[in-house]
Amino acid sequence: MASCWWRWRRGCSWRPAARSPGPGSLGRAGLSGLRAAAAAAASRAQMSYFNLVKSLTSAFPNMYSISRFHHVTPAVCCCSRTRSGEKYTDPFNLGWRDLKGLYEDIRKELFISTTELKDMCEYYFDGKGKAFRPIIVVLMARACNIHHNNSRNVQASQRAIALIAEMIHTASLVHDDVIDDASSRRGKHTVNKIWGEKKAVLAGDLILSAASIALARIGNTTVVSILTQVIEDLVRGEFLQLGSKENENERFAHYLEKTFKKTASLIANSCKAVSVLGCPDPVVHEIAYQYGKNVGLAFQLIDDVLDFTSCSDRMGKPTSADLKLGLATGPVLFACQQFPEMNAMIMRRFSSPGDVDRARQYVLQVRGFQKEERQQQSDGVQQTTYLAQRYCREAVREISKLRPSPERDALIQLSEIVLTRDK
Ligand code: GRG
Repeated sequence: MASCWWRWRRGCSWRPAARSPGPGSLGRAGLSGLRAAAAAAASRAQMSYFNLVKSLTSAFPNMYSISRFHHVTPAVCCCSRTRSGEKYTDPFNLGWRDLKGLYEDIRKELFISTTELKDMCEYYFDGKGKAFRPIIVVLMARACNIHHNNSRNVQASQRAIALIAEMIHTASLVHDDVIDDASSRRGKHTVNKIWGEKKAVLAGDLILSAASIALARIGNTTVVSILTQVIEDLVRGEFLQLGSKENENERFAHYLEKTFKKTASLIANSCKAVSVLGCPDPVVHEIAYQYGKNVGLAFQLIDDVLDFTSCSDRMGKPTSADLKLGLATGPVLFACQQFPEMNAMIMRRFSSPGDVDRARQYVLQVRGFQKEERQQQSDGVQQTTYLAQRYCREAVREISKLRPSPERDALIQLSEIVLTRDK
């Protein structure tokens, strides 16, 4: 596991969306009530959309459009030094001390006697994932505990959040692979390819239900509501990904919202949950949330870059997958700023023959291409990386508000690893 980690190359206040009224209330309202409800929902949606864009860009005041994100000087890495003057801290070694037996413990949570379902549910708990979420969670737990009362222990409930975060993450991977009809993940066949889609959906459901039982067992309603918000966000994020926007700026805000919900919400809210369990101060809860949110956004932006720049052997899954799924991620959206002709391809979700290759060529330099065409490269990868760096810088700014500790330094270090990872 340690070697797996080190193969990584060194180198809003989000408000939950307003809940829609239950089906009964619409049924009783009649057509005018329906229109009023729709208008109210639209205004709420607009409001929450505004709040979201504001919160996702909070590190960069007055930036609401993609052009404001465009950076003109070369990107530099932001956070290569630890802050407390402690020895350079290895986040993995430090975090893993609290995670020994992680996968065995998750398997115990699954409580399944039926052989086939058991095999399916345990399939990804084999130590081949990066365990990025559990590592962040235990480091955050220790950093908050030390900040609060200099406690050197991780509570059992805080460690349970690390397991639950990995279980929610894994359930969402299983479902995601069904939706995308994916064939490989972590260098092996997906659950849906081995057992079929129907059984894969049920396996994902079962992992999620086991995570919910473990969460309920902690017995803290605040923590339950923090982590159930994640499940809503994951579903809404996946749903957002099915849609698209015509307007360039709306498209970028839509992309950031999807990125927050699909990836950053789990990290942000898991960090917040352990801070709530370890410390009563809401200021600390917000620091933990903001750190997780910003690192989570950066993590996904780099994931989107790696989909262009890494190879499938390294990633353990096919690359250019996003384009093939019709998705325009950061590198494409920035490239489109330089090459507006990409707009048509984005609008048709790269569905015409040759679109995927052409879009790839716009984003990346392709060797052996015609001389004049070689100029048709964008800085989409650099701009996306630079944006990830800014989110990481914001994460470091937040976590630096906690009292110095090796765990706090490891979280700073982790934000650099997020930027320089190659898988
Ligand atoms: C069942 C909770 C639930 C959700 C259904 C399908 C769906 C809604 C959401 C999909 C969310 C998803 C899979 C987002 C991708 C997040 C992401 C960056 C995955 C890759 O994470 P890594 O690199 O993977 O940490 P490893 O393999 O290392 O664990």
